[in-house]
Amino acid sequence: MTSQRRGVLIVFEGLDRSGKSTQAKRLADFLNSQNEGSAVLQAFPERSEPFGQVIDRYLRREIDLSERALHLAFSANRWEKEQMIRDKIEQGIDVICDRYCYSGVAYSLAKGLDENWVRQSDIGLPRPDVVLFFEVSPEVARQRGGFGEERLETETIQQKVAKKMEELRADNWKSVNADGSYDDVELAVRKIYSEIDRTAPLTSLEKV
Ligand code: T5A
Ligand code: NA
Repeated sequence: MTSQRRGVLIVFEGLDRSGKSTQAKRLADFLNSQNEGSAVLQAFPERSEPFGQVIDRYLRREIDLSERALHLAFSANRWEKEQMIRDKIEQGIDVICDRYCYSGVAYSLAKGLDENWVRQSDIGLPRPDVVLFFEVSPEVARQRGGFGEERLETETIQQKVAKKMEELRADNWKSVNADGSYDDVELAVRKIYSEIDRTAPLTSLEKV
C-alpha cells in the first residue's frame, strides 16, 4: 500500500472585515504557485450550493428566515461540502476554509439562541488542523471597504460575536494580528501553516 501525505484543513475565522477572505485566497494562491493543485479554497457560506442560495438571499434581505432556520441553513451548507473536504484531504490536497462552524456557533449565540441546541448541528464535521483567529480592532475594521452592507454587520452584533468567538478558542486555534499590512498578515499566516503537524489522521468534531 502506498501511503501519501494527507492534506490539512485550515480554517480562517474572525470578525467581519478582519481580512479572512483576502488572506485565505493569498494562502491558496501561494500553495498552488508552489505546487499546482495542492490546495483548494472553500468559503462558507458557499453561496452556489442549495442551502447557500437560501443564505445568500437572506443576507441580501430578499427573504426572511427564523433564527433557528438560518442557523440550520448555515450548518447544512457545511454538510453540503463535508465529503468534498474529506476527499481532498485524503488525496493530499489542503483545504482552506474561509469561515467554518465557529462563525455558525458564535453568530447564533450572539443572537441569543440556546447554547446546547446551537452546538449540535456541526458535530461530526472534519475537525480543523488549525483555526487562524483573525483579531482586528474595531477602528481598523471600520476603515475597511464595504462594512455594514449586509445584515449581521452592525457593531452591536459584532461586539457580541467577538465575545462568543473568544469563548470558542481551543488548543488548535492560533491568533493572527489582523491590524497589520496585507504582507505582514500573509507572512504570519504562512508561518503558522508551515508549523502544522500532518502526521496524525484527520479527526471529526466531537464538540464545537
Ligand atoms: N455567518 C457565516 C453566520 O452567521 N453563520 C455562519 O455559519 C457563517 C459561515 C457573511 C455573513 O454570514 C455570517 C457572518 C457574516 O456576517 P461572509 O460572506 O464570509 O459571511 O462575509 P463577508 O462580508 O464576505 O466577509 P467579511 O466581512 O467576513 O470580511 P473578511 O473576509 O474578513 O475581510 P476581506 O478579506 O473581505 O477584507 C475586507 C476589506 O478590507 C481590506 C480588503 O481589501 C477589503 O476591502 N483589507 C485590508 N485593508 C488593509 N490592510 C489589510 N491587511 C487588509 N486586509 C483586508
Ligand atoms: Na469574507
